[in-house]
Amino acid sequence: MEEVPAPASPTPAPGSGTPPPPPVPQTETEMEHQFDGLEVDAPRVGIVMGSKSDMPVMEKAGKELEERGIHHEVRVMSAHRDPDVVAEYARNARMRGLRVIIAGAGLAAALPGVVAAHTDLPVIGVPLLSRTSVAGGLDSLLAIAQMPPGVPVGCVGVDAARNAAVLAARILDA
Ligand code: AIR
Repeated sequence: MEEVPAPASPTPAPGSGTPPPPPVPQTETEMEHQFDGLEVDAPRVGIVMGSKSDMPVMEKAGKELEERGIHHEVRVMSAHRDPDVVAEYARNARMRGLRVIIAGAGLAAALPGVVAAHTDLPVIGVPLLSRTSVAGGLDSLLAIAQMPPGVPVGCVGVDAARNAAVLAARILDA
């Protein structure tokens, strides 16, 4: 039986028209460069919170960013109830174009710290007053501020979601 010759290489000869496809990015940084200037609508700030019950306070951060024309996204995810979701969100945040994460939680407020454990983006924690908080929210304030050396979380005041947004805006401008 006659042997069928292998198909010709898809790479065109120099000067023959279609340019070769761009190289596939090998690293996350290369991938980010490919998206430079393209994803103009990609959110730059991620606002996350431990429960839907945190929304009335945390939406003040969104409002402040909106007034400043800073594109953001809002997600509810609990460090204790949805640990895998939080880890995945934080790990992908930089690649998705986010530059700052604002994380609010009440009670044993692990969310900002867990996010900071999975990303090197700046994380601003918002301690929240919850229905069963003790000492006026001191529980979440300490849980957020008392991070171990090497894993920093910026911490604003109790329920100070708007300040978190102002700080995020300053970080983006820096
Ligand atoms: N929370 C949720 N998962 C872990 C923590 N620390 C917090 C929420 C909320 C509080 O627990 O951020 O402030 C009460 O949540 P819920 O859903 O019972 O209203």
